[in-house]
Amino acid sequence: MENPKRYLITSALPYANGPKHIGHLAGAYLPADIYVRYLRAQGKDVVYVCGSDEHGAAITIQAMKEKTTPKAIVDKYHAMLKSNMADLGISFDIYHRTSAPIHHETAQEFFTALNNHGDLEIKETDQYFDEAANTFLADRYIIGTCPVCGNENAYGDQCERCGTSLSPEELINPRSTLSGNAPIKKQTKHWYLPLNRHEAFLRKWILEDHKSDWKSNVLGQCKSWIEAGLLPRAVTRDLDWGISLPAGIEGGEGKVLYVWFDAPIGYISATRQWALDNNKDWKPYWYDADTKLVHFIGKDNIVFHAIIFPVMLQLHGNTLPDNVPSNEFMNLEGDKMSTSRGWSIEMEDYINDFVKKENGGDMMVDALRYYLTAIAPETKDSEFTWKGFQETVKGELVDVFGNFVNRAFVLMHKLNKGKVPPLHAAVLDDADRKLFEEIASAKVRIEGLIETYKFRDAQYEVIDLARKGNKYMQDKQPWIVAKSLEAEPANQQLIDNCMHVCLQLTANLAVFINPFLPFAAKKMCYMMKVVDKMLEWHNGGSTKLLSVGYSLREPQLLFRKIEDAEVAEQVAKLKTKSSKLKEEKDPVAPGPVEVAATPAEDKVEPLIKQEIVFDDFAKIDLKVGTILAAEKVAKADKLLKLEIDLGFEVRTIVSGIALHFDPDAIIGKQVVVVANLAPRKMRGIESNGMILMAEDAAGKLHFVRPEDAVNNGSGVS
Ligand code: B3M
Ligand code: ZN
Repeated sequence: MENPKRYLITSALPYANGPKHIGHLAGAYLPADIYVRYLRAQGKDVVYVCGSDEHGAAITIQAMKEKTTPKAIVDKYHAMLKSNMADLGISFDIYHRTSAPIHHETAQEFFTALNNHGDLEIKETDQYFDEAANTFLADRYIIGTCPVCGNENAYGDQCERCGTSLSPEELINPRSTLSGNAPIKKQTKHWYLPLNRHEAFLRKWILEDHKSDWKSNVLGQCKSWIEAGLLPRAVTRDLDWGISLPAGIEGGEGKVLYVWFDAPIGYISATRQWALDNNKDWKPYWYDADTKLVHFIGKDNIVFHAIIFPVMLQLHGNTLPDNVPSNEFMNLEGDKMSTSRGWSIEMEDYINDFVKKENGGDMMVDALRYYLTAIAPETKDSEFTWKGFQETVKGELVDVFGNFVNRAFVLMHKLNKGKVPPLHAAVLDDADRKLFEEIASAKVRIEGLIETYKFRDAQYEVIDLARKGNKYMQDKQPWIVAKSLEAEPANQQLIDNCMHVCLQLTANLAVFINPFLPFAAKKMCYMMKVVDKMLEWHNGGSTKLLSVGYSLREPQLLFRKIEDAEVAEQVAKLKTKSSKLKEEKDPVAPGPVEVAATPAEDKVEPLIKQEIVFDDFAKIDLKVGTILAAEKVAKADKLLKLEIDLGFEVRTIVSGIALHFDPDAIIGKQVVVVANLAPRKMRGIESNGMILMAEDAAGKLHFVRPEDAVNNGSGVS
């Protein structure tokens, strides 16, 4: 759409039935957030809405599992999802929920409007009924064999293995998840959305009007749906959890709106609530043709957003989506990501392990955002590995982007007294001019890529620009030029130009990286002593962002390496979690029980080291000591500096255990020390010995020590 007047951006409403994993984050939230931050930086009128999807069998099944009420489930997980998203920098204008009264009203009004207008059909049909449980069975309560891939635990609405959306009738050997019995058929009345009436509209709108701007995976799914023949879809259900049909509808008692009817209307009710909270008018966002509506979703939501909801919107007189960007799936360490199988990284866990625990957790938010975008499954499935995460963060964020910014600041403090040096036109050379041009052309490319939802390539452009900065600096070598100053004072001008260019590039990098890594961008503003306003997109491409003579702060660490121990710990954790879940049998609703996780190949390590003789062992002098003091070693995330009382002397030992212990909590503990190990310098501190540790299956370390306290200095053999 050319020059929309306003933007309404949505991310799929996650079911509030459990934690969500980073595959979800990469699919529907992070790309939308990048897009929205970019639009905001451009000063556009943009509203970004989302919220919890709190209806449907996904919720009631979880309530049965946790032996509680649906209400307790949605309250618990809504709170979790809302705070997880905020912690990961997903900048919704509102994170709403579909249990809110305003949503119930909005959805009921919508239903009434379509019903009054003759847009729905009523049908009496035979539906699956569980006699033991005395209830009609919602699609999710029926499992059976998928007619497409043969998965024996496909749900009545969808096969989670092959992604096909199904109806219960299509399942082979259906059974009820409530009683385990085969269900019977019983007559019931329901309201249907006759998609078949809208084939011509869908063909034109999707396959013609959007044939060149929608992603091919989205177009492909739509095309096969349309080609297969559109059928009426039931939009009501026999359930006791959900939005009741509006009062006064004959035969509507005891029935609720189908969750996939009400949930997308959640985008509208969220917008209404946002407008109420902010004293705005919500209507233009949903009724005006100059609104650009974009739904970011995962690939299992395509038909709902590209076919069914648009038909509803069209009938209701609303704005239609301009695009429905959807990603493919992100796998994890060689297998499909799945919370129910424990083969996943929950947002909640990542936040606890990296963001809330570490010093400078914001940089770990950016690190995750970076990697997820770098491997985004934009055109095909992709794969998250912890090793890949470690390598990408080190190789691109730390060594390229972080390194460039850091060097520019360090050198500017050294060679230009901490101030932005002038640019001397007389000695400006081709390399300087070329880098300025690179900034301008990168900007144009990044814009084009973001606007066509190619976030992976867009982010790459930003890093590539930093890479060019590194190369430029390396070629110019201002630190070498500095050595000639005594003989040739005029060379200061060469240094000035180089540093001036590098600093202007740094400011531009902050503007460009901001939609992707907002925390790093903010920190860069702090370092440059500029307000966040500098991050406005129109500033990108300018080579005059920092004024000459302006004094800048000391550099700060933007990113950190991920240690081997952290990778090992996470991989071990994943394996423990998934094998534990494999053992637990689920008594109520069998989750997908497809054979779990053949994890990525393990390196086979011998169980026992090579044999030694007693004399070899006798050479090792083990002594008991007590930890007197413990502190973190600056700039070394893994290391603790310990003072250990060995009875006959107090030793300094540097130990790589900082990720496992809180320094204050280990003071006073007895440990066993290898007392005759040759001293070794670590981070400039001499370490005199080593502490014995045991490692558990999850990779966590534990001290080895005498069961009862003994005198310090006692021998161990
Ligand atoms: N809650 C489905 C899902 O989480 C669903 C999306 C609704 S978007 C309106 O896959
Ligand atoms: Zn299947």
